[in-house]
Amino acid sequence: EGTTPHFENIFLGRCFEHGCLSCTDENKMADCQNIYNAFLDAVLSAPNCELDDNAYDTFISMVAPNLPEDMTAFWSGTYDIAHELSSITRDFYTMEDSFMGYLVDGLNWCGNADQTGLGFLECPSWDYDKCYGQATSVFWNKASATIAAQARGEVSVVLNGDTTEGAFRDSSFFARVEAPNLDPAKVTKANILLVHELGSIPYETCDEPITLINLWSLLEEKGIEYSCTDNPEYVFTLFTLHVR
Ligand code: NFD
Repeated sequence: EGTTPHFENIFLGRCFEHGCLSCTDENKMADCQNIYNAFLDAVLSAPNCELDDNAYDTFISMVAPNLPEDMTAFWSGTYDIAHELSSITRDFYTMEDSFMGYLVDGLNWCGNADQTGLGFLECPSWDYDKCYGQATSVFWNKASATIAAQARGEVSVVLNGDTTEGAFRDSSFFARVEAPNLDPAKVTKANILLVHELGSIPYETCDEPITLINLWSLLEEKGIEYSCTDNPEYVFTLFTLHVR
């Protein structure tokens, strides 16, 4: 898979739209081209697979989220349900609801062979062993650290209780980057929503945790309280709506 066709147009269109439907800063509108240039500079700052961990720092400083207290949510293995919950209940915001994540969510990108522009044919795999400094994974690593570090108050965590990889999979962005970057001075509690498909055989539950134990000990070490709820009532309602 190469860079998403029309990447620049999609990025700019999302910037104009999200940037000013919800912006408090009027300058964001005029800034879209500058924001795109900062993003492209990061992608082209080094050959594919050699991007520095900090490559996107200038871009991220221009779009970094500052979500309201108690409103930051994380998800892992639950992309669809987490975003439906966030848009229907408006109880929290995910990375992809934030301007920083919205701009590039679902897109793919990398530089071309001589780093003169985006490469539309094929991007290197994001397997860390084969290509550590891959343009998309370097971005999501830094974006994940950034959104985690700004969270304050109670956070929501939407995890998948059915996958045999475990709700708290070691290699996930949530386990590797977000949970470790929660700031105990700002985050008081993590409310874990463990989602199960209707009629599924759960892999783990709040009462019979497997990988969740590792998340709980990390939170305990940090002195962050937590709760764990299997298929909360309102998630169940959402599934019912789906089935209808
Ligand atoms: P997942 P997660 N490089 O469901 N986030 O915990 C790249 F570039 O297993 C959001 O890992 O949950 N992408 C997004 C990868 C991406 C890689 C990353 C990789 N090495 C992180 N491995 C996003 N919006 O796309 C897997 N992926 C893709 C943040 C995979 O195709 C969110 O704030 C899947 O679509 C959220 O709390 C996606 O990463 C947490 O990290 C997530 O895989 C979700 O990452």
